[in-house]
Amino acid sequence: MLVSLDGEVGEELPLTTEPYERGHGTGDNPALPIATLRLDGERVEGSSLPDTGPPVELLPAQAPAESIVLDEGTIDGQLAFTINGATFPDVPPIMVPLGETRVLDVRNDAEMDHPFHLHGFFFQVLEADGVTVPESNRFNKDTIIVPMESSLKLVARFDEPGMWMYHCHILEHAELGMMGELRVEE
Ligand SMILES: [Cu+2]
Repeated sequence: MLVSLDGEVGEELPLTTEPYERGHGTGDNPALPIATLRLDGERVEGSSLPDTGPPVELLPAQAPAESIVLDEGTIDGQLAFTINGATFPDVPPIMVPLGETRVLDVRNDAEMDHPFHLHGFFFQVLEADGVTVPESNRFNKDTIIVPMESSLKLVARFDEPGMWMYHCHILEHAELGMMGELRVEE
């Protein structure tokens, strides 16, 4: 079950943001209203989630590695969120031959959490802060929070040609530079 709305017909349920400390005092923000849900009519039984997901094809843990360092700072007096010390579009593209697998060593040196998002491919988390993730906990993901001052080792197979983006999924951070290209070519 994803959401259960328990209440009487006519009852109003507020939907609010949930402040979360992702660095620099962001968790101090008050909860903000988003919408009010008004219960109207009879209860509808939706479908429930299965107990288990589809099987995950484990990607190899050994592959050439690419280093992606997330950080924050100032460039030309402006706040910047950087990848390997640069901001988009000056982040050198990661080049991957079509069909190859790469480990992405993502390190977050910033004092903020950054949700790493990859277009076009799923990745699996191999390690978190040097601790191996058990195979039973490996899932296909396209976004994962890289907590402040921590690192994740990800693996992905790049089997679609093209120019793909990876970026922080806090869009203000992507706008301020934390975005790069991954080129998959034959
Ligand atoms: Cu970010």
